[in-house]
Amino acid sequence: MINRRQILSGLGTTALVALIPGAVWAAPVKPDEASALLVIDVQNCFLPGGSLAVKDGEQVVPVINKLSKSFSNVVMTQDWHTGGHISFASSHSGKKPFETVDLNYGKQVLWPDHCVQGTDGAALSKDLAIPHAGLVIRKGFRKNVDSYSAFTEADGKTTTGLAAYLKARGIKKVFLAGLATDFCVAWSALDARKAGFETYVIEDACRGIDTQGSLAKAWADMTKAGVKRIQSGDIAA
Ligand code: VGL
Ligand code: ZN
Repeated sequence: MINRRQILSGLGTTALVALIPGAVWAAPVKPDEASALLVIDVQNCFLPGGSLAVKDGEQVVPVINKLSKSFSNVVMTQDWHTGGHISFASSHSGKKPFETVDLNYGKQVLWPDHCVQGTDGAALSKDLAIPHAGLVIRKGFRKNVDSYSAFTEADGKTTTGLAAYLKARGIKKVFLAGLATDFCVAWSALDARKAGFETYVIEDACRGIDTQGSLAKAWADMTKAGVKRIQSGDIAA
């Protein structure tokens, strides 16, 4: 069996795309000094046994550990809520998890209590092996505002400082992995585009929650915004 990369090197991209009309070609990408891997919310609450466990969430860990070796710049994020956070269903009488409420900053999906500051559930997975990660950024730590995005809180204006940090360090391309595809990964990817970064989401290094069509919508929004959807095998080691 010859794989597609061997075909590619034999024919060249132009010839190959000419042979397959309509093909969307993802050429292998080589992370460089202007690239950063963003590891989103790989925390116990989102893993098996956690209060907001993402289906098959643990499967991203070995993929991310391996990928991280190709990046000299790695940032990890932690969802980091107060007790009684506004995004918790338990903070709204008569509401159940996965229902929504209208808040002053827009529609909010309500979640089981999760990632409370300083708890074991909020800790990063002990199976992550990325000692060279340079920054861990926490988000969603204000009681009355959620922050799926690693860049901007749900009020749409309060910055976490991440875009400025990345720019100050010469980063132009960001690669996202982690949990959950349709919430914190997608919102971070959309904000990365808004901040002007070339943005890749590594699909097999993410898993989604998928409530009320959220996963399909997230991919549609990301594609429209110019986010590139790739697989971990598309990244050169
Ligand atoms: C997340 C729901 C609530 C996420 C965080 O990390 O995707 N999802 N808080
Ligand atoms: Zn949260």
